[in-house]
Amino acid sequence: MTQTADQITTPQHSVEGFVQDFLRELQFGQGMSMSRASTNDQYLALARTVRTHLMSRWLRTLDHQRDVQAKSVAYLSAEFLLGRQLGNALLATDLEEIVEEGLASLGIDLQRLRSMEKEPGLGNGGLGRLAACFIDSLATMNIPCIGYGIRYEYGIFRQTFVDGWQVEKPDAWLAQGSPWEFPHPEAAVTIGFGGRTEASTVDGRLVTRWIPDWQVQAVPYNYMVPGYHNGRVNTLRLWSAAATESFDLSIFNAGDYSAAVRAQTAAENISKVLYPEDSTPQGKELRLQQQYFFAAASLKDFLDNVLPEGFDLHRLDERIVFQLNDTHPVIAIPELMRILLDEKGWDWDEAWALTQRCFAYTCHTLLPEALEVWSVELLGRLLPRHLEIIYRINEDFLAEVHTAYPDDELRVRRMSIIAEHPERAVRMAYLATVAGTKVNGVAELHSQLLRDKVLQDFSEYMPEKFTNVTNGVTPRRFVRLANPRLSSLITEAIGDGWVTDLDRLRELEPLAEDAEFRRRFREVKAANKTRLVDLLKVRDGIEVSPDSMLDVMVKRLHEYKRQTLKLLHVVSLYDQVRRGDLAASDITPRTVTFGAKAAPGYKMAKQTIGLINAVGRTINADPVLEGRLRIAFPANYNVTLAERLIPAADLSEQISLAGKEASGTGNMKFALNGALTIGTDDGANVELRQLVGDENFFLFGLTEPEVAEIVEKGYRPTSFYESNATLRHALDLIASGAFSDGDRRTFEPIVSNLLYEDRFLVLADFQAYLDAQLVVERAYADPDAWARSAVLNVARSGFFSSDRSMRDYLDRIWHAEAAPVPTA
Ligand code: B1N
Repeated sequence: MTQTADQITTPQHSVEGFVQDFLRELQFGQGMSMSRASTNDQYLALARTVRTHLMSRWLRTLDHQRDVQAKSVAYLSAEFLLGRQLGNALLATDLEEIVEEGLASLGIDLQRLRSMEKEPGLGNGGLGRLAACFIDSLATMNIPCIGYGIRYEYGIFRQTFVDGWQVEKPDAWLAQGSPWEFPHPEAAVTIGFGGRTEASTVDGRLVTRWIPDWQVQAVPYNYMVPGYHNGRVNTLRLWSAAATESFDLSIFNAGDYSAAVRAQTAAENISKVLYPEDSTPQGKELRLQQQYFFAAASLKDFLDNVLPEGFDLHRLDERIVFQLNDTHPVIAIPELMRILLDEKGWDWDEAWALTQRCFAYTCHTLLPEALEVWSVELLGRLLPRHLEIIYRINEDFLAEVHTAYPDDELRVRRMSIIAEHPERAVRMAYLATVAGTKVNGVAELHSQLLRDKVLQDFSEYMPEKFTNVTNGVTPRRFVRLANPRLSSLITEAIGDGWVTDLDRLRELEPLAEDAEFRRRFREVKAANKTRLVDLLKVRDGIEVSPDSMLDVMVKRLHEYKRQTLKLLHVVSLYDQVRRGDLAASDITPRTVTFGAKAAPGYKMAKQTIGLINAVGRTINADPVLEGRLRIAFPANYNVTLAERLIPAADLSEQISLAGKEASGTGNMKFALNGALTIGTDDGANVELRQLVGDENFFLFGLTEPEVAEIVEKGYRPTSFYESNATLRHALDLIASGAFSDGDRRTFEPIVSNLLYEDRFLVLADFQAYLDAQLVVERAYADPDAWARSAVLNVARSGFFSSDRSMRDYLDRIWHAEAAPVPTA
């Protein structure tokens, strides 16, 4: 058969075809014969074989988009925490069985090859993982989407423990080959920094020009984002920084070769490493460079390369919406203004009207210290034209506010995009709120608090902009891939439609009353636990009993999340046994499992890691507690470990101080995998509890209004210490040096912080938490009733699919539609 040049080849979807293609990749792609190939060679050849199946779909998606020109979503995010790619690619293309069988015929174990893949850790935690879930859902729902971000050469650090203390190691995720990315140096765009602006009059009009004094190249690397079984593959475009040729050459010509090479290094620094701060921006110059670098490259790419030639920019909002994932890409707003004003010659009002239609902003936090501000000094030095534009936006906006509230000068000042204290600085959240079509929070409670507190003046002035979209997680990765046993059980019961329509899990509800189904559900949980126990032994040398309750708290380490509260529970149990107040045999056997990275500069968080490991060392060695209480703290919690841990968990710990966790997404993953939650009324826990029912959720702790009241009246943690002996004993035990070889100084900062500051009311919630844990123990004592609750958690958590989140964004913010890709 002859092929037309434009016809897209579809690789063979059969075991024999796969084996042929795999061996060809091994020989001609990897340059290896079977007998000499290492496991990594085999993995790379497999990845290249599997990706051809995605590539044919990708090309078809691109052709289709060129033909139909449907409205797209551009998801701008400084982080995409993707997780491993191979398993997801196999799932999307329905190749799992073929590949497993084909490899087995060659004597190769698929699981072994899968374990070779280094996950791209291009994110810190929830925010980055959310971006990855969202692009997965959009592809699966056939929505044209392009993700834009940064290809960090080093992702989130690899965490190791030395004597129980966190030591960070660089994450060289690209070192062993990167088969999932497609670099396009020929499509690089140039990004300017620094310099000055110049105003002049052309044909009687005032025009401003920005003359940057240095530039870097932004090189796009494309990643494929496959939809599940639907023939669509969207694009994730991550930018990598490189020196511009002209920059090099000018110095090179001046005869200074080593200076030229140094300049190259300076340029490449921009995408060198992910800032490992979750929720605490540091205001570093390189970080602003990163933000502008990817925001500007993405806008330029969309306008120049994605839009068809000759497209009328006045209609830009019919073709695209730029969703700003927190404030990190917000500099894209003045950048679009600059392009329209300075490069396209539009007048201000026209440019502003269009800009306001093209952006929408998601806020992910409530912590005041997490709201990004950039000093005017820095912003003006790095992006002088953008600062001018921001000033003008602010001037116009404040004039408007003044007209609306003529007698309220204080309010006008509060709403200024430019803060005056402690230094002049641009409040990026305010800029995004003023410029965007919509502002959304990430769970009902969070959106409410945004309206009532953080952005109150703005929500009063423009209430129609404010909306909520509760977060979600992709059921493909976090149920179907991570929990194959549960997936089979569900599919057997209700068919496989749930994978793309998670509300259908409701059909499991009657099965909660079915003893045989509960038995099989418990079997699945037990098998998942065994699998985890095996992994922890090999990965971390940790011995865990598969018969104990697996009590899991995995998330970034942050004081507001209150890992210390969980630890005080453990210390208190230990202390009660030591004192003879509690018989070890009365403790429900449990393995308290932590996973948490601390930002490298966050002292209190690193101390807490040290303390968890120290308590673990003591308790785990105590024969009295053997088989009763253990701490497991595997290092380097990441997406790959989450996929193993979550399906095995019995109890999910979601214990942040009410009003502090914007949403949480781990909470959703655990519930969907049949763990019960012990949690506060915070973030998406609120909605989770409403869905699963009070009787299937262990609620404790202060509510947000109660917290506000206590703080308002003046919180005194010592009063709890003084009035609660259990708490006092636990804190005193830590202070005594019992976990630090008698050295009272080691953990003194933690103890005095709790006693004299306790910003997150750990002591105030301590007793309620212990009481709730007793309720947990009583419930766990009846495994069949526990399983019933767990099944109901699964059945009622379908709402937390990120497909539903995407539906909400589409209806409330984006107004884009599905564009199914015709299959070959
Ligand atoms: O975003 C997640 C939420 O589920 C979490 O509750 C929330 O804490 C998280 C600066 C952040 N908020 N802010 C960040 C991350 C990195 C950074 O440099 C801030 N992450 C969250 C998804 O909505």
